[in-house]
Amino acid sequence: MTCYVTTPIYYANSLPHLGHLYTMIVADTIARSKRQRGIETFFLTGTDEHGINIERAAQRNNRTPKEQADYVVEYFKKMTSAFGLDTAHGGYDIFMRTTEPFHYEGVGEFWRRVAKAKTPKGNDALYQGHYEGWFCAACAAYKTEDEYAKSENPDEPPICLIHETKLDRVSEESYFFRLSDYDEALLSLYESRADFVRPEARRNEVKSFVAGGLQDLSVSRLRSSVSWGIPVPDDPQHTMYVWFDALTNYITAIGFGNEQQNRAIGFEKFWPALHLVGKDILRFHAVYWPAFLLAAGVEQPRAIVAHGMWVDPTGRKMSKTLGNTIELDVLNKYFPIDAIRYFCLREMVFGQDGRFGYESLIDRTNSDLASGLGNLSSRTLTMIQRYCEGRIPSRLISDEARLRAKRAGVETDEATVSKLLAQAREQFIKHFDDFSFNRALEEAWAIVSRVDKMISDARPWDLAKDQSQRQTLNAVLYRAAETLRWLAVLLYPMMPNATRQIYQQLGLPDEVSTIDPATLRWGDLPEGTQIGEIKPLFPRIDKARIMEEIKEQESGIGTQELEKRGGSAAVGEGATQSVPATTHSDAVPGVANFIDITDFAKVDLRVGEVKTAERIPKADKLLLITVDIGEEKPRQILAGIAQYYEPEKLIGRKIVVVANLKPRKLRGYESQGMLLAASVGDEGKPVIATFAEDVPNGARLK
Ligand code: ME8
Repeated sequence: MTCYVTTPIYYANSLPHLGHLYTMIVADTIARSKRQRGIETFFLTGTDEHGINIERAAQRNNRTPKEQADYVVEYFKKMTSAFGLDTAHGGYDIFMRTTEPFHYEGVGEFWRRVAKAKTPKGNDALYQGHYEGWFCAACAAYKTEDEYAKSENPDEPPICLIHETKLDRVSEESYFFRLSDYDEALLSLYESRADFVRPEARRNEVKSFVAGGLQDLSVSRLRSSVSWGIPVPDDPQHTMYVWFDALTNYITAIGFGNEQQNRAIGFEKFWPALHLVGKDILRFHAVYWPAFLLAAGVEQPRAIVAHGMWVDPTGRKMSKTLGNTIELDVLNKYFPIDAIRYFCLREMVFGQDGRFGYESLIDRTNSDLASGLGNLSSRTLTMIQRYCEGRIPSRLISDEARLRAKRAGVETDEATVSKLLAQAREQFIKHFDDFSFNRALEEAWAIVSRVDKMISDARPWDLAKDQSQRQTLNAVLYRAAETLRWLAVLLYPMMPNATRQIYQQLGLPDEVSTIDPATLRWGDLPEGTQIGEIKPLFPRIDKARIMEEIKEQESGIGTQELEKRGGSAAVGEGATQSVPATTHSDAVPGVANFIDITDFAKVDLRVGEVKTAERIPKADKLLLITVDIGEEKPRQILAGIAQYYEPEKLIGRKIVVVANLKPRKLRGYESQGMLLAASVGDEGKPVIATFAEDVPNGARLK
C-alpha cells in the first residue's frame, strides 16, 4: 500500500506567506502520519512557473521569467527548510517545478491524449474556436460576470473580486476543452464516491456548481499574447493554458509521460493522489482536473480535500496581492516550528476560514504548550529524576495501595487508565483521519489535563516523604510517563520536534516517527529505563516584549516582508500597518477598500527637509533622521532604509512626511512621523518620494 499527498504548486510570482505554509504543514502532517503507520508515502509540493502572472512579475523585477521562478524557488526552499518541511527534515519528497523538461514531456503526452479523446457525449474533447472575455492574471482564470465588479469609469476594465486587480480583455483564437459534455460524468463521479471531494460542505458546493451547467474551457492562449508557457503539441502558435499545465504536474512529477521519472518514482506505484488544496482553487481540482483525467483516460485522484483560508481581521483572504499577509520571517524568528504547527492545526477548524493573530499564537504557545504539554513532560521527568534516581519506576501497585490512592481521589488502576487512553487514541485517530485536526488535538489535550490532575491529586512530593507510599508514588509517575509516551506517538505527525524530544527525554532509543499508534500497548515503557536530559519543550514567550519586537520588525522596511511586496509603501514607523502595500503595478484600490476624501484628509502629509541622518548602533536597518517640516523644531523619525541609503547623502533632501502619525518608541528612540517611499521590485528596495520642483518645508500635500 502506498500514499501520495500533494499540495498545490504555488505561483512563482511572489514569495510565500502563512497561507502557503499552512497547506504545507497540513500535507506534511498527513504524510508523516502515513509514514508512521508504515505506509510508503510520496509527498509533493512545488511551484507553478508559467503564465502571464509570472511573466509580469518578472518584468516588474527586471528578470527573465525563469530567473523570476528561480528566485522564488530558492526562497521557497529556504522557507521549507527553515520550517522543517523539506526532504532533509522528513518532509516533502519532491519540489516540483513546471519548468522541468520531464514535465514538458509529460504534459505534451497528456495534451495529445486529450486531443484524441471523445467526450462521454461522443464529441471531440478538444476543438479550436475563438475566445472573447475577461481574464484575471492573478487567478489565472477567465471570469464570468458574477466574478468581477465593473469599474466606475466605463473605459476602465472590470476588477477581479478576489484580487481586486484589473482584468485583461482577451479576444483571440483558442483551443477549447469541451467541459460542457462532462457534467453528467462528473456528477456521477461525486455520487459514486462520497469522499472524493471533502469536507462535505465543499462537495455540495462543487456538485451544485456542476449541476448548474458547465461552459467549455479555453485551454490555450496565442503565443503572441502569452509566450511564457508550454507550447501546444504540434501547434506552437499556441501556449497551453497555465492550469492545464499546472494540474498535470501531479502526474508528471511521478513519471507520467516520462520514462526516466517513472523509473525514479513510479506513476503506477503512487497514483492516485490525495490532493490537499485551499478552497480558493477547489473548482480547478474538483471539476476541471477530473474532467481532463476522464478525457485522457487516467484514473481519478483518491480525494480532493479543501481547507479554509486564513483571513485578515476584516475577513479578506490573506494574499500577497492584497498585501495583508503574515510574514514567514517574523514567524520563523519568534516562534518554535511546532508551536506554529500546533496553532495552525488547532486554531483552524478544517475547511473553514480562520483568523491568525500573533497574540493568540503567543497565548496558545504559553497556555497549551508551555504550561500544558511542556509542563506535564518536565514535571513528570523532574520527579522521576528526583524521586526515582532518574529511572522509569515500577508500574506495579498492590491492591491495598491502589485502594488507598483511590480513596484519595487518584485513579491508579491500570485497566481503567489504559482503557481511557485507548479510547482517546481511537477518537484521536478518527478525527485525524477525518482531517478534524483541531478535534484530534482537543482529545490529546484532554489527556494532558487528566494526567496533570492525577499528579496534582496524588501530590508525589508528599508521597515521597512517606516510605509506605512508595508503590503509589512509583505507580503515579509510571502512569504519567507512559501517558507521555502515548502522547508523543499520537502527536508526532503534528509536532515532530517536540515529540522526538519527549521520546529522547524518556530515555527511549526508538524513533517516534516509526511507531504506529495502533501498536501502542499500555505498559510497553520499560521499567528501569534511564531517562535522558530534561529540557523544556516550549519555553514561555514574553508576550509584551515579543509583540513590541514584532511590531518593530513589521514596521521596518528593507526587511523581508516588504521585499515581498511591490508597489508603493510607506517607510518608517508603522509603515506596513498604516499603508497597505500592493503587489501589482496594475493594482487598483480594492472595491471594498475605497476611502472618501475625508478619510484621506485625516492624513497630514507635509514636505520636509532632512537636516541630519545617522545610523543606529545594532539596528542595521534603521536610520535616525531629523526633518524640518516647518515647525519650531525638526521632527525625529526612524526609517527602515539603512540598507539602501547612505545617511550623509540624505541631508538636504526634500521628502514627504506623515506628520500626524502617533509617536512611537523604537529601539529606545521616539519616532515622530513616517517618511514615504516606493518599495520597488521583489527586493523591496525603498525609493524615497521627492519633488522635481522647489517646495517650501511644511507645505501640505493634498
Ligand atoms: O493557486 N489561507 O497558487 P497560489 C490558506 N498555482 N491557504 C492559502 C492562503 C490563505 N490565505 N493563501 C494561499 C495557485 N493559500 C496555483 C495552484 S495547483 C495545480 C496550482 C494556499 O500561489 C492554499 O493552498 O495562489 C491555496 O490553495 C494556495 O496557497 C494557492 O497558491
